[in-house]
Formats: sequence, structure tokens, C-alpha cells
Amino acid sequence: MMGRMLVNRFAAMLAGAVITAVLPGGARAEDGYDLWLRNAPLQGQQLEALRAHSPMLSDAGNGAHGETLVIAREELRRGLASLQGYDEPRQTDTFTSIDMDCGQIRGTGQAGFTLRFAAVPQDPRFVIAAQDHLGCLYGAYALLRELGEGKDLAEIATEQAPAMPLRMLNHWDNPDGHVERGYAGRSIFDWWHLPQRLDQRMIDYARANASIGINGAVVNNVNARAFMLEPRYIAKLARLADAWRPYGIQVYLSARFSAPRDIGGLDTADPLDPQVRDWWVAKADEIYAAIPDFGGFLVKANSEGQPGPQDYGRTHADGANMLAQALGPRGTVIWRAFVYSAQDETDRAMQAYDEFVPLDGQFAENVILQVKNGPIDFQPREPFHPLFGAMPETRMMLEAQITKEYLGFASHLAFLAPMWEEALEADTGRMGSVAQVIMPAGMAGVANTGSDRNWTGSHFDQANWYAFGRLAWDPSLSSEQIAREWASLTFSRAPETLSTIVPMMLGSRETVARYMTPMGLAHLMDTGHHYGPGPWVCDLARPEWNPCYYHRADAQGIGFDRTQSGSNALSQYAPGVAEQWADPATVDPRFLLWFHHLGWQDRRPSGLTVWEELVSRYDTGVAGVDAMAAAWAGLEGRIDASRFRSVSESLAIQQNEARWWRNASLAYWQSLHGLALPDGAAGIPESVDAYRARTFPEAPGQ
Ligand code: BDP
Repeated sequence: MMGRMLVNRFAAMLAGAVITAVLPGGARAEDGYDLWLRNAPLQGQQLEALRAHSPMLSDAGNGAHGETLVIAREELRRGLASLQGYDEPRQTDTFTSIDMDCGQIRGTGQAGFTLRFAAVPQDPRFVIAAQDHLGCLYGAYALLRELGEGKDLAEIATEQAPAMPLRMLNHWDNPDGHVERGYAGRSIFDWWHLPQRLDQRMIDYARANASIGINGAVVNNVNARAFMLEPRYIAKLARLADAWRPYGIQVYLSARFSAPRDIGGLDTADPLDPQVRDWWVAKADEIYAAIPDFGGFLVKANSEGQPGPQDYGRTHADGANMLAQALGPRGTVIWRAFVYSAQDETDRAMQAYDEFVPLDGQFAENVILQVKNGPIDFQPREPFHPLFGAMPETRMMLEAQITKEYLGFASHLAFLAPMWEEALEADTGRMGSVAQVIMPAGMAGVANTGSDRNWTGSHFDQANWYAFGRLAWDPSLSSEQIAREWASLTFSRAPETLSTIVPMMLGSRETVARYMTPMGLAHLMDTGHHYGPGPWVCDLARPEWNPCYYHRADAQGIGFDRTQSGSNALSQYAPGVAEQWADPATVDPRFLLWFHHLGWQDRRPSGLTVWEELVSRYDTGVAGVDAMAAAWAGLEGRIDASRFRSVSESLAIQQNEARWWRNASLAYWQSLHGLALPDGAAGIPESVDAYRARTFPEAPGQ
């Protein structure tokens, strides 16, 4: 009875998700809401093969209860039918039975699973086995994914377990529905109506996350409001936690460090003050009473104006440990290493390392330090953060930004897996690769979800959510594989279509880096909203808010000298690592101006001057966008009309804005040095003053 009720409830929930109407002629009206979970019917031989197997869920393991298993079975039931082009599962005389063996076996690892075909004649079986229910749910999604890519059931054999324990999204969503750095509409969280009203999106969201292995969500902005720790919000959070639990997703809160003062009636938030400590213990107890599996707190402290332990002369470790003690073994404190200070003259790229390395070994066991992939701030290209590998006694997690604050918002196509792959594979020279350093902890991605029908503001931005989850599950997956999976599930499995889309995706981030921040430049965007170029901005109150601080360009040259003759940020890396970047003649040109200041007329190994090489890099970027637009145009008729048009229009915006970045940046560099454009380079249509005069007070995401 209970089981039936759950199934019905689930079916009702799912009804909202299944919106792809089938149009006459078999074409589907696609609006992107289904993400990569479309389970679009197979075709041709692939369809025949699956129908020949005729997979049917067996009752084996059906005795096991639990909402997670009900969901897994329902996903399979519907998914398998849909892949075969049926609305409902069909009975046949001969069939391959899909057995779920969940919770009885050992050895798959927590949340891990095996998928295997047993070709017993007369009795073919496919087994999904896991030592826990969540493993079976993940196995079910994996099976549907592999089938969805067009693989034959009999050839699917895999054994997997998540590479790291925490695979989470960080939402920079405010309780009033505004999303900081959000480009996909309003927040998906309807705090105002919770806990009474649970939006269907909350279930569809959990489902999407579970399908790629994401198991945690910090539901509010790191620039946090203290009132979200009040009882009325705990009740709202509890409702979400209940809805997400069957999908294996734990809830976390961003906690404002000054909460004991803001909402607790105390006159201090000093982490060593006994009353403050008691306040947090009581707060944690209150949360756990409502949400027994509450994940913990994420904290942005003493960073960009947020309160923190340093306000009381205490260290980050004092602050983190106080919260860690309040949570106890029940939860985790995730403490962000994104700190820099207006008073500090040190190169901003060095400040986090300077501040945190001396604290190594001082953090409580249930504290994780969350470190952005690079030392500045989610730029299109940064070297890996020097903290990775530099604190052997501290658990460290990588923070990536899925929302494209610095890569063209939701209008530019930039597939970010190659960027994260670059960071994960980087050799720290101390403790192996960045991936190896973070493996005991996890990865966090700043979410790009919003109220837009397609969730992420553009169809291709869904790929970044997907890629984040897949890499957190298995950081050794290649960007190529992830792009291929996603594109097959989202757009089409036709080889000709994939051979267009996949390369487009793989080159896209490099293309953006070229027209925005070529050759290792960084932080050149306009102020506040971060929309469009602003290399001329030099007069903001805090030095490190100015693009000029980063490019250091003048009449003679450009680039930030981070070698011994400059800030010596290189010294924060292991010697073997620093070596590869120390010499401007041999450094990977993509990092050149991050580490070196060069004369405009200096000759590069290419034979070009720095100026000429820079111009050519911008031009390659613009050409790269034109090539993407042309490639996409060639897919007309192969992609459903609505998504085809939507992507085409975004690409047109990107073509325009890539030129804007190129022209405005070149105009500004030229205004400094007065050199002519190299022969053959396209002219610049407007003056630097005209570019500078453009303002966008209404740009989204601020
Ligand atoms: C910056 C964003 C800002 C965030 C900050 C952070 O512009 O909105 O609050 O990162 O990570 O990139 O805390």
C-alpha cells in the first residue's frame, strides 16, 4: 500500500517533468526543461536492438522499500519505455529482466554500483547491484544514460563509485528571489511560500542532480542573510530536505558569521566568546532537530565586506573550529579561502595562500577549506590555485563557477569542462594533481540554475551543470566524453550531428578566453555587473577592483610580473611547477601575461611582437565564434526548430559581443601605445571613448 502511494506520488511529481509533447510527424516540441533526461526514443538499429532485448524490471529486489528505490524503479520503468518509443512499458513473452540488487551485497562502495549483463540462454538478465539504495538510483540513471547514448544493453558493463564524498552545488540565491551572478531568471527557490508550498521544480531539480551524482546543495548565497538561520527558515529548509532526501541530496546553509549579533541578541560574534559558542551550539541543535541529516555550513568570512573572526582579532581557524564544534560529527563546516584585503599591498593572487598556509593543521576534522580553481576569481583562464597541495593537514575542496559570470553570462557558448579538466589535471608538484588533493573532500560548483524554462538561461549552459556533476563523480572523465554524452542525451545521437556539436563545445572556452582575456590577461571586465570589456577602469576605490591593477599596461608594455623581479607569486608554487612559468620564452603563451610584464614590441618566439601576437589572438577568438555560428547553422533541420533558433540567436549575440570585446580592448591598448594594427587586421569601428561611454546599469546578476 505504502509502495503504491509512493509510486503514485512520484508519478504525479514526474508528470510536471514530462512536458515534451509529441507533435505530428514525430518531432518533439522541446523547450529544454527536461535537460539531459529526455530519454528520447532510439532510432533505427539501436531502437530495434533495445526492443529485441525488451528490458523489463523484474520483481527481484522489489521487496525492498524506501523512496529512493521507488524512484529508481519508476525512472527505469518510464525511461526504458520512452527509449523504446513507448508511452508505457509493454509486456512481451521474451524479455531481458532487469534485476535490482540493492542493499544486500557489499563491495560496490558507498553510493557505487555495478551494471552487468548476464547472457544466460533463455533467461537473459541485466543486473544493477549496489550496497545501498542510492547506489541503485545512480546505477539506474547510469543505465539510462548509456542506453540513451545508443549503447547496446548487452554491452553495458561498468563498476563505479563516486571519486569524492562531497559533490555539491552552491547557490548564490537570495531569499528575495534574486540570484547573484544568475543569468537564468529568478531563483528556483520559492522561499516565500515554503514550507507550505513545494514547487514541482524542487523535485525536478533533485532528479537532475541525482542523475549526475550531485549529493549536496547550499541553498543560499555566500553573501548570506542571517535571518535564514531563524526558525521560520529552518522549517522551509526542512521541507526541502525531506523532498530531496530520497534523491540523496543533503541541504547546507551559508551561515553569516555575525548571526549571533544580527539575530541572536548578543553584542559580539567573537568565536572565542562562550556565549557566542553556546549560541551556535543551540542553533545547530535546533537545525538537527528539524533536519537530522543537515549537511552543514558554508562560510564566506572576512572577504569582500563579510563579517568574520578577524573582526575580533581571531583567525580563520578560530572561526571555522567554533562552528565545527557546534555541528560536531553531525556535519561539515566548509570555509571559503576566497579572501583578499583592501589594506594589503600584496599581489591579490598571493593573499589567500599567505593567510591560510600558516593555519595548516589547525582546522578541526570536520572543516573543509573551499578553494576556487584559480588564485584570483573564476577568470576565463587562471593557473591553478597555489593552495592546492600546500596544506597537507587540511582537507580541501575545489570551487568552480558553473554560472558564467566572467565568460559571457548565459548568452555566450562556453563549455567549461575543459577549464575544470585543466585545473583538475594540474600537477601541484607537492601532493599529486589537484584532483588528487581534493579527492578526500569534494567539489562545489556555483550553480547556474534559474526560473527560466530551460533552467540555465541557454541550452548549452545545461552542459556546464551536467559536466560539473560528472567531473565531481569522476574527475578522470575527459571533456570529450562528457560533451559527447551530454550532446547525445540533449540534442541528438546522430553521428553527423555529434561530430559538429562536440568539437564546437570543446573549443568554445578557449575561444572565449581569446576574445576576452588572451595570453594570460585577466579581470578585464567592466565594473559591478561584469558585463563587457572595461580594461580602461583604473580609478575604483580598491586597487584590486581595477582592471588596470591586473593588466598593468602603459605606453611601453603589458602584463603582471609575478616572477622574482615582480610580486614573486611564482614562489608559492612548488619549484618544479614554478619553473614551467618562470621564463617568458618558454611559458605556455596562454599564461604569458599572467606571470610576465613584457614590452609591446618585444619579439615572441613566434616571430611576432607582443602587440601583434595579442591582436592575432583576439582575431582567432572572433573567428572561433564565427566558426561556431557557421557550424550550428549547418545543423538546421537536424535539431528541433525551437532549440535550433534559440541557440542560433545566442550565437549571434556572441558574435557581436566577441567583436565588441576585441575592438574595445584593442582600442584601449592602442590608446596607450599608439602602435598601428598589424597589416591585414580588421579596423576598429569606434573610438575608445565611445566604448568607454557604454553603460549597462540594468545588466543582470548584480
Ligand atoms: C565574485 C563575484 C561575487 C561573489 C564572489 C565570491 O563577483 O558576486 O560574491 O565572487 O565568490 O566573483 O564570494
